[in-house]
Amino acid sequence: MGKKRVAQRAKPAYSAPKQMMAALEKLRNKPVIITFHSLGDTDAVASALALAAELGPKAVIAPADRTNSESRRLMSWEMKKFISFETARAKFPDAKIILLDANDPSILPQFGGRAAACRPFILIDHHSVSRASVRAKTEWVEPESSSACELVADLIIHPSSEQARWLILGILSDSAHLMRADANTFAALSRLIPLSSQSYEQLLNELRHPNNATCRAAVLEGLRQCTWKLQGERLLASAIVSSHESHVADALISAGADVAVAGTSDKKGARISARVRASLADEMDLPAIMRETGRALGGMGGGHPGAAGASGPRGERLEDAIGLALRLCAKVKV
Ligand SMILES: [Mn+2]
Repeated sequence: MGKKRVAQRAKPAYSAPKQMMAALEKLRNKPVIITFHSLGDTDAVASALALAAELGPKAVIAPADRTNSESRRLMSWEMKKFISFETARAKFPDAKIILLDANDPSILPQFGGRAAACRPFILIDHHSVSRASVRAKTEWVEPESSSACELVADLIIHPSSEQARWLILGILSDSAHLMRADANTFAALSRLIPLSSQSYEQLLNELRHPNNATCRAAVLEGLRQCTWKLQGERLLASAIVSSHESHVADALISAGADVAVAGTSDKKGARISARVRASLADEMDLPAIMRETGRALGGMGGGHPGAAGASGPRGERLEDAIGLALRLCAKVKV
């Protein structure tokens, strides 16, 4: 012990490519549409806000559709300036499009289909690309990175206190409060934290805000309704609930399930949320499993490797669709 000294500072695993810096520099004060994936999360919204502030007042943020509840709670005031993607395209037909935090076409309805009317000019993402991905002229894709915010932080030389706040929130949210983080993540935070007007503890507490009582009641109900089976070493859990199925699926994973599928149905149809434990997420194609589950509901599905969902009008098929999802998850050998 003690013989080996760390002689030099470890180099960062990656840093912003020069061509991306140059491409963004050219877009400064030009009309730009910044967009991100369906059901935009804190990372997507925060990275868009920080980048828009960097590019100037002609940069508009146009989400794919709704944003999620955490991002609305943390940044609802900033979201008042968001406009729909269709409106942005109609108002600024010549604006270059920047896509953040996604490249999977199943969660990018604004670039939907082969006959898509537009393509992004720039892509900045931390999800790996596949043959089906939505691609851009200039790309920076870093699958090892915790978040889109971590990458955008690297593209902003002098972040304001507001930009620092957004980027810290995005990094903390997408890294599951630093459970999925590396040296680059901590380097980005150590640079941003002194610039924010709030302390790290204050920002972390904003993220840890408990859900409302109705949501927590639905989670408790979900735990009561839960059924599970042990398959080898793998615990698969499911529940049918009256609402808040995504929170129920999260709670089932926190309670120890390796795979959790929670669903709800009403007059309009059925919705299913599926989660897998982080260490299983790479081995299982959960978005593909949810696409097939969505078809069983007469609708569609997709999402992220660890968190995905399906929905469709055939609410009466909810139980069968949950059974199908569990069978497809159980089939995957680990
Ligand atoms: Mn992200």
